[in-house]
Amino acid sequence: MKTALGCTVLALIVTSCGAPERAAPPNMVVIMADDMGYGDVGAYNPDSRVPTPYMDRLAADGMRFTDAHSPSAVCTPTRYALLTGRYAWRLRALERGVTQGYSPLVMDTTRATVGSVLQAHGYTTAAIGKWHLGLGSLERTDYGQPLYPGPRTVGFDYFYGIPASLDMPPYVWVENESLEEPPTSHGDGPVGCCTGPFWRSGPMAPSFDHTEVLPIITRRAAAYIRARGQDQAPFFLYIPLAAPHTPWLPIDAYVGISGAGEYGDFTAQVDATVGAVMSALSESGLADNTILVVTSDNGAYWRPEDIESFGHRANHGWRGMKADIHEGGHRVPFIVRWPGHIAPGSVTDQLAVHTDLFATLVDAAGIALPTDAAEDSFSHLQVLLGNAASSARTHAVHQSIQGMLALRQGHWKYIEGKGSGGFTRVDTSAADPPGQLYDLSRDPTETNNLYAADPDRAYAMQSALEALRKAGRSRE
Ligand SMILES: [Ca+2]
Repeated sequence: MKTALGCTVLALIVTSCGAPERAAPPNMVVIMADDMGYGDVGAYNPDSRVPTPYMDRLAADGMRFTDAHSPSAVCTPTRYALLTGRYAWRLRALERGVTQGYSPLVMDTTRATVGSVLQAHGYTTAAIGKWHLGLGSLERTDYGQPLYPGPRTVGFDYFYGIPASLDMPPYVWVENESLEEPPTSHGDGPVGCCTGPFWRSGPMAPSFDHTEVLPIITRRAAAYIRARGQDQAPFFLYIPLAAPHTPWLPIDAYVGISGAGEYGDFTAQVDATVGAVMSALSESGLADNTILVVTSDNGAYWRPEDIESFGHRANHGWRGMKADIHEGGHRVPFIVRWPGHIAPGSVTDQLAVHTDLFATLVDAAGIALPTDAAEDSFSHLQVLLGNAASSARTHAVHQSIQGMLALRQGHWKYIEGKGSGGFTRVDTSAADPPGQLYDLSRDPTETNNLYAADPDRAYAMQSALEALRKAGRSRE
């Protein structure tokens, strides 16, 4: 009797009596902040002057990576690498620099992305936020024409957001291939450069309001999640924020909330966006079956004088800042929550790169990684599940804005050049060694260059970097 009753009652969740059906594929939400530093988040830096209660809560509920890196120290190449599972420097167009608001799509539309693979296996996919990978195929994007190819060509069913950084014209909202309102006005950005409320003057939609961008992205992302609560298909939602990148424009409710000026206030507002996404998931009953990732696309734009002014280390103790080849450029917060699967409050020192999201997420969905895609992607699923202390990733390549590369192997880091390769000015001379070699286990702040003292290791790592560069490099 009991067996018969059990089979009847459980008919909805078993394929046949005694054979449990595979668990429903998890939903996936990836929030990628723009220029948020390792030391901004309280869970990473108890001395942070920015209140981040939601990200701290997320870390307490999930796993925090202490050695995770953006593939590049700036926006566009990191976005390319995250979506394709492939280092951006393999693509000639992304060997250095970033795209602009009028750049064409830099992605090969035939290449698999994490979105397209999930789509092919029944996922509904969306990107809501800052795209910054170019739009259209013309040398200069024509915003009077449908914006094709674009996000929906490379793995997303739906896109809503802004074309590039919030300090780059044109200032418009894009939904799929259409503009919400054309940029028929001209916006005059504040005088001065590079910090505070800075944005570049240029074409702007008449109703565009820079301050409203983060709230709008937040509301749209939360609404998307709530709508999915009524849907049976699993979903992948990519939320690349435009904050706390410049312009640092917190809404009134956050002005003065931090001890790190308008940057800190804006970062606190980013934390609230994370909180809004968490609320949308829990209120929709989706939190338990959703992998939620929060990270940043590169280190903070935070100079020594900013550290001095506020007593706040946005990049923690790591050397340098956004754009640099040193750790401050690319070592970023990386938190993953998956209730019932990831042990609460866990911490890992597994080396990780955003390219790894591709392999990790499809692995979590039970999908085999395509053999002709994501060549720089390693799955960390077993680390997340607590089944393994480490994954197959034992090395990583870092990229600065100027195209300088570095190789990480274990606790050794080799940089194939002098200086920062980025925004931090470093005085170098012809007498300096041609490269840099650091032992991060003893010298985490990269102050003692061992290149001259250990030339054999430097040479071996240069050779290994060269081999990695050649492997998987195409002519794109
Ligand atoms: Ca960025």
